[in-house]
Amino acid sequence: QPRVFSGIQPSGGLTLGNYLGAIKRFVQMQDSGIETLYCMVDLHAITVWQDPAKLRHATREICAAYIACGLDPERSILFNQSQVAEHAQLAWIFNCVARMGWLNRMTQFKDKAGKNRENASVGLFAYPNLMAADILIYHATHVPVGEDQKQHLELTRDIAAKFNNDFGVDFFPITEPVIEGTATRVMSLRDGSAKMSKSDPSDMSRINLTDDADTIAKKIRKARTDPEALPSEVAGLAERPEARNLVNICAALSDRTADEVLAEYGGRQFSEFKPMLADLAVDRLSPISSRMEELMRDTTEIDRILGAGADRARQIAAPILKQTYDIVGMIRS
Ligand code: AQP
Repeated sequence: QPRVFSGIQPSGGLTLGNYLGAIKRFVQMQDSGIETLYCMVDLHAITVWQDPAKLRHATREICAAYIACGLDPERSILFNQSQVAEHAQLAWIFNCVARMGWLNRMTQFKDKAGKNRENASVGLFAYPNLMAADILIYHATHVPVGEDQKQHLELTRDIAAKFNNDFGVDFFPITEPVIEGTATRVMSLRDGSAKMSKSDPSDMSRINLTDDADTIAKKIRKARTDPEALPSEVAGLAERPEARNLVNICAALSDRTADEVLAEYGGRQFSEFKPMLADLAVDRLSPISSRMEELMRDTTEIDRILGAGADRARQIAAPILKQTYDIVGMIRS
């Protein structure tokens, strides 16, 4: 029976990348009737120091964004990770299953730790093991994510396989990543070779879900591009990462393929394309940001939703953790 799990880190405000690469898919999967669990992964966020008040705010804001984008707390289980202790408990076991060599190969750790690796937190290094636990504590079969998480999902599969093999069981499923659509890797508006990210120091590099119409229009107007007109086919975007990014964003926001967008705009200049894209982005994002603002006025209700979601999540996680402990040889008395 399929079960979907995914999460987002409350490490800042949400971006258009998080929306197109993740949340939009979350909603589609919920609406297709599959059992879905969506988390605010606060334990992941603290792998890099977070101001406590901002962490609380960002956690609630992701919950508000989930609901504003169409997730329904009755149909999907929405909760913050730290309220379900089983994630961290299973992660410890996975710390003992995963190999140092596997984690050493993780490119996200290398990117985030930068040159000063000695100073990175141990949590940042072990992050993929906690992510594997997030998924496998529910025996989730499918995980919708952006392209950047592909390597971590491969590690999740390796951990599941090694656990099953080490203990001679067929217990953890080999999870399928779901990386689909035209916007699995939305790029920075300032640099076509960098991912759009909530922690990029430049606010002009990203569109935030909470940006107002003028800010969105300004960011798209100032987005880096080249001087050429748009090509009429996707092949013509091969060496033009910035142009490709804007076309892909347009395609994802209007539920079309990049070829369909180029069939309409091929031969036109960015001076025509950008205002159209800005209008489209405002049209799609402003209902989300105004609903988020409304929801954020009642944080008690958000906290209630998170608590109720955590109770439901625990019902699934607790028996799986108990069985894991039995398999490993831990006494539960
Ligand atoms: N630029 C992106 N394009 C497509 N998908 C993206 N995702 C993130 N950025 C893009 C997807 O959003 C989900 C949540 O990501 P996350 O918050 O857990 O962490 P991240 O991937 O590290 O995202 P950020 O925005 O770059 O956060 P920071 O700056 O804190 O590291 C994932 O499914 C991710 O693929």
